[in-house]
Formats: sequence, structure tokens, C-alpha cells
Amino acid sequence: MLLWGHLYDDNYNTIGSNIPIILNIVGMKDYDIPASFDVYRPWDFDTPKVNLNKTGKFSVIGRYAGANNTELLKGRILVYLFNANLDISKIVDKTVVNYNDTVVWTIKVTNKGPDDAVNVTVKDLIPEGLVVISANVDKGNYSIYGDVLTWSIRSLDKREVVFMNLTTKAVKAGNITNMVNVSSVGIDYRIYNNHANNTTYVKSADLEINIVPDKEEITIGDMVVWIITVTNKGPDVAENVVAFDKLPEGLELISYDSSKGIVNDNDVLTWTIGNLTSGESVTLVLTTKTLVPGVITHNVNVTSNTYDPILSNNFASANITVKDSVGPVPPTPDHDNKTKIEVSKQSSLLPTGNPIAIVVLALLCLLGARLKRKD
Ligand SMILES: [Ca+2]
Ligand SMILES: [Ca+2]
Repeated sequence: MLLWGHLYDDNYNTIGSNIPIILNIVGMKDYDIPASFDVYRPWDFDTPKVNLNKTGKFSVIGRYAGANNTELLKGRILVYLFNANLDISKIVDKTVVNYNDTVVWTIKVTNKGPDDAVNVTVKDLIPEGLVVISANVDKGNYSIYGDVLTWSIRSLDKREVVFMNLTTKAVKAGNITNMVNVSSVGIDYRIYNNHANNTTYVKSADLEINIVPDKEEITIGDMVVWIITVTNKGPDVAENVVAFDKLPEGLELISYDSSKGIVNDNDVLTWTIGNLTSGESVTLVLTTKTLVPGVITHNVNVTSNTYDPILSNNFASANITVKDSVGPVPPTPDHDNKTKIEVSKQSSLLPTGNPIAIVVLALLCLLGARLKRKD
């Protein structure tokens, strides 16, 4: 057992103070302790323990541990072993919260006696996902190093009760458990009530949105049907789910049909879905007309009041390619059409030149015959 205390020689002359002492329990006996004796840090569980199976005031022999437990000083140390049954409990103001909500933990420490408790230390392990905003204590003081909050109380009278209110913010989905324990310099034979914990649950829901067109290539003026699907992948209810669709240039909305919720066709198409239970899936079918040629990109996204730990799937996009109308003018069943086709056939023959060559040749022959007759 390692102590920091005053070391006396056999004649009760102080030969050191506030020094680490390893106790050798030799000749333990009841003793009237001088009032000036002070224990600064009696328990250190890293060192071998000794059996202290009595409470009260003892006279024991200690030795100064020195740098490497070398025995430098010998003397008599007077130890009073306090016997105080400390009891700790922790309550949380909300057991289910939303992400970023404030959560207040109330820690209650009671000294159930029979002695006063000295150098009471409360250690609260701040778990991942919990951010300390503030703390207040009605006795003692506290400090935070890393993720450990230490609350120190110089003494607690028997039957005295003290509180700490720890205000935090929850920034992680799922269960957040906050543990705390209490100890003192004295002996506490009932250690089962020296630790406590409580848990708050942070709701979350992973929403996923998808958009699929019924065709990827289309001729201008034709209809495209888009199926937009929103799914709650859980684990909790997603509250106030809303999907947004800013229809791209070149698409004209003809009609829409949703399996749940209300659609408002404003500048941005707003699909107010409401709450979605875990695993629930809803669809919105949009029928649109294509107005311009080229590639049209259609983006949609979804939001909710419930924390979504995965945001990458809250956005979806799909492309279609719109072709200009091409090919021959559509035929109409009247006689003008035949004319056009004949014109077309005649003009198509022109590039060959053969009929004209024949006509020219015939004319030349005729001219040649006339010239011969004159001769
Ligand atoms: Ca206890
Ligand atoms: Ca998501």
C-alpha cells in the first residue's frame, strides 16, 4: 500500500512529510492518532495490497519508498482508516433524444457512514458521442482532463448527500452510456454501490433516395416516366421526411402520383412525405415531356428532422438523352405525296447524267443529218 503522509520516527519526531510510503503492517494496534496527521493519497492500486481488515486508528511501521522503492527512511506512521460506505447514483433527464440534443446527468453521492468520508473522488468517464457543456457541483470542485471528469470533495459527513449536474450534448447515434465511480481514502466495504451508469439513446434513420427513368434515350416531344423511391433504412422512425426535385430545363411536368404524402408543384417540386418507419419505402411517379434535345440530368434529394448518419445516399441523379426528330417527313395519305415522290425520283436520277446525254446525242445526230442534207 502506497501512502503519502507524514513519517515519524519512533520518538514521534517528523522525519518527512507528503512522501510516498509503502506500508508494512507490523504490530498493528489501536492507537490514538494525533490530530495533525494527514493522508494525501492513501490508495494506489498499482502497488501490492496489504490486508487492512480493521478500521480505526493504527500505529504501523512504514518506509519511504524513494525513487525505486529503495528503503531510505524508516519510521512509524500513524494511520486512521476511515470506514465510510459511499453510495453513488446517476440519472439522466432524457433516455431517448435527437442528435445534438442537450442531455443532463444528475450524479448523487451519499455517505452512508458510519464515519465521515475524506478525500472523496468522483470520476466520470465521458463516452464518445457526449460533449460536456457545463457542470455544477454543490460541494467541492471538478476538472476535466481528456475524457475524464474528476470531482473532488475534501470531506463528506456521514449521511451527507451532494449532487453534480452535468450538462452535455449528444453527438452520436445509438446508445451513449455514461459511467461514474466514487472512492475515498477510507475503507468502503460495500463497493457494489460505488459505481453507477445510465444511458441515453440518440435516434437516427438512414434515408436513401433513388430515381430511375423508364427509358434512357428518347425523341424530343416524347414522354419520360421517372420513378423516385425514398426508403428509410433505419434503425428509427424518420420524422418529417421531405424530398425535393428541381425539374431540369427541358422537362415539362405532365402528371405525378405519390404512394404517400403531398406533392407541391412549385419552382421546386416538394414531396412532403411525413414520417417513415424503419424499412418503409415510398414512391413518386412523375410523367414528363421532353422539350429540348441533348442530355438531361435529373437530380433529387431527401431530408428529415431525424439524424441521418449517412448523407451520401440522400441525393440521387439520373440522365436521359433526348434526340432531335430525324428522318423523312412523315407520309400523309393524299395524291400530293405521289407527286413529291416522283419529283424526288426524277431529281435523284439527275446525278447519273445518262438521259440527258442520250437527248443531247440524239439532237447532235439530228443536226448532223440536216448538215449532211445541205451538202
Ligand atoms: Ca460503498
Ligand atoms: Ca442517408
